[in-house]
Amino acid sequence: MANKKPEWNNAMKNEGLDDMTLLSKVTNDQILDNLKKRFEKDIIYTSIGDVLIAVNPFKQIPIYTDEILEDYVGKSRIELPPHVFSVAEQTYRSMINEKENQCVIISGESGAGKTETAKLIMRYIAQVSGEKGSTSNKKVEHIKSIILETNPLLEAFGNAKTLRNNNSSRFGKYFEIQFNKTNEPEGGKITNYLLEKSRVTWQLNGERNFHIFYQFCKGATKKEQDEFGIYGPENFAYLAKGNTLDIDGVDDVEEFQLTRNAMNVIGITAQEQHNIFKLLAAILWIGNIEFKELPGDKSQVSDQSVLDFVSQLIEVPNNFLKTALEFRQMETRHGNQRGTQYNVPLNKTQAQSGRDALAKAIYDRLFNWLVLRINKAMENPNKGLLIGVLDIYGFEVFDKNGFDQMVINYINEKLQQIFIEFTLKMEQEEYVREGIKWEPIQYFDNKIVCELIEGKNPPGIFSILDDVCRAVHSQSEGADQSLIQRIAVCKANPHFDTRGNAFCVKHYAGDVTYEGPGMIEKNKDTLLKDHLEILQMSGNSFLTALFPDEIDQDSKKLPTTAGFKIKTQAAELVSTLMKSTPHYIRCLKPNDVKKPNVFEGPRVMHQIKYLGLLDNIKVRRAGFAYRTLFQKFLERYYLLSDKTCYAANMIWKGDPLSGCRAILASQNVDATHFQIGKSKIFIRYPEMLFSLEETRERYWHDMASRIKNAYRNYK
Ligand code: AD9
Ligand code: MG
Repeated sequence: MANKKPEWNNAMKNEGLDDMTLLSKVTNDQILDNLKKRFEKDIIYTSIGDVLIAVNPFKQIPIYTDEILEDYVGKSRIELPPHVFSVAEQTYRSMINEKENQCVIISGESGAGKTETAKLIMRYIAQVSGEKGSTSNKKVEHIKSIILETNPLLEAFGNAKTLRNNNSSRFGKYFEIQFNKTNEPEGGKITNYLLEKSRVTWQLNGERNFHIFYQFCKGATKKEQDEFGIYGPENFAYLAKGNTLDIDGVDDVEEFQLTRNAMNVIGITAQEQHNIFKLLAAILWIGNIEFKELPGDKSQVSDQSVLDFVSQLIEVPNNFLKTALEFRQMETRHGNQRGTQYNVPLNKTQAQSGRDALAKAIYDRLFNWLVLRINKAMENPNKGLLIGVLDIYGFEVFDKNGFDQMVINYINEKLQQIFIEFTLKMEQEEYVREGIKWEPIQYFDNKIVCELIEGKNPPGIFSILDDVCRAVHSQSEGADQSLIQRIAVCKANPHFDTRGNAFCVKHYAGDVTYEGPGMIEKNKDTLLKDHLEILQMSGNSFLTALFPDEIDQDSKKLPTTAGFKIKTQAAELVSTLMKSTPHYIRCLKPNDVKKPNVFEGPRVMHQIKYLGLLDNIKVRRAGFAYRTLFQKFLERYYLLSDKTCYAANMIWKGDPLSGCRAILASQNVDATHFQIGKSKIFIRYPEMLFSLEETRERYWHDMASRIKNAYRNYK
């Protein structure tokens, strides 16, 4: 074990407790007090066993240097102060040692620091992976640089300034890194979760659209300005809804250079980049199309020159575009026979909402294309071990919340479920199954909230939304009314209530009131047939490829709803995570003003409570740090006892449990430090494991002489 004690290590150790399982009294107040003491000394990391708690400092602290990173390489969790690098190290090492897929689950509310944490994990893995001293091959180096560059690229297109966070992720992502036989990154895959596309056309006061639009408008070259008609963001209606064009401390022009650089590293060609920018410009110009009201509840595009410019950008004849924006195509039907088509004029509100739907659809497809394109760049046919890092949008509540907030908060409920499942429930169930002596601990299980949202029987919120979508036209007023009436059945669940046109869900992290109006339309998420037709007639093959959809002539068939899609994705995510060994980082937000050195006690206390940190500590204190099957324990530590290792190729052939007992006896392990279950051995303190590891390491080194001795004794 290295004895090196870097200075920063001592500085980080001097305040509060590193591991809160050691608190003298386990209360919420003590947890708060410990975190506060540490925060005041810029010690932002604390652990609860192997769960890392990170408090967002909202300032740069010099704890991420290459030197500090190197210090964590090869160290066990308790050797150095808690740090995100330590979690990264444990994740990477356990993938190598256990030969199992790993995942890092980062949770916390909006602005708590999840995305920054995810980036540090990626950086650590990219920096330390591979065999020491070996020069990695070009492919590995290339994959590593792509892994690092996906962050600036996806953040440009998928993040935005919100009231909660100046760089808020408006999509969720699960990033899997694939490793080769020498444990170097060889490929990767990103799974993305529902992008908040409504932001393309509308933002709350004080918020912005996705960063890329401001970067593009401020940083476009002269050539791009002329070709795409791109000037300052103040010229575009879609960028000004929130009355905010800049972010303090962020230089959009500089950021644009980073975005372009990321595209180049990932291998997005000049032609592809040109296509992307052309579509971004098209979206902005679509937003500048305005309508004037005409008598008879009709509308008309007010400025032909704007329309002409859009049609030039999307390469669709202007008369077709005009018709698609001002009318909806209908069709007479005679029984099952299709009849004649005719155009019904749209009023101004309908035309505006159609225009916005077009812009949102293009952006959403473009974003998905980017993810696919990055995945293509990281594609790897070999099936190696994986480390996945989950960074999603955090729990959020605004004055007005809609479908997007419900999706975001639902995913957070699911993550809390996994946390409970892994750290509280499965742990306790395993003790029961294995017949381990155990004092059960009560905790709040948020399963009831998940069922309220995703349940089939009784129907949950998503099911009811789907039913209403099926029954009524999404843009009719009746749709919203019908939703409010139908959803009242959820009142049977104690976590639900209705409030006029809205309904309230008591989430694990707090109560949120969701507005009913607009939900049905967002859930239905259909692209108008007319829009699909004009996009498919575009002369721009990049654009047409984004819309390969078959035009559904049978309007009775309900296309997949947004709610159904996210429910399916969430289930897949849960199943992937459950198949890997999890590592947890729980991020806390110290204040709502996004300022350094401000620790708002009640805000942090609220998070401590809903994250269930107290239960986490209790289970941990009463529990066992490590458990493994008898056979696995034997395979790893057989060297430690003469009984289990009596010749180089003659290891223990008896029953695994007796072998384990022999190993433990040879090490004089205190009988209170472990328990033997039905199939597994449970080790209470990690220290015991580390000492076994150390001895094993030593034995490997002088194995030759040891085997010789053992063999002599045996004879
Ligand atoms: V959201 O759910 O995507 O809205 P996140 O991802 O939890 O949220 P993020 O990582 O974006 O939050 O952090 C918010 C801001 O806090 C960052 O932009 C940084 O300015 C700041 N931050 C977060 N973590 C750190 C850190 N370890 N050191 C310094 C940090 N600043
Ligand atoms: Mg984020």
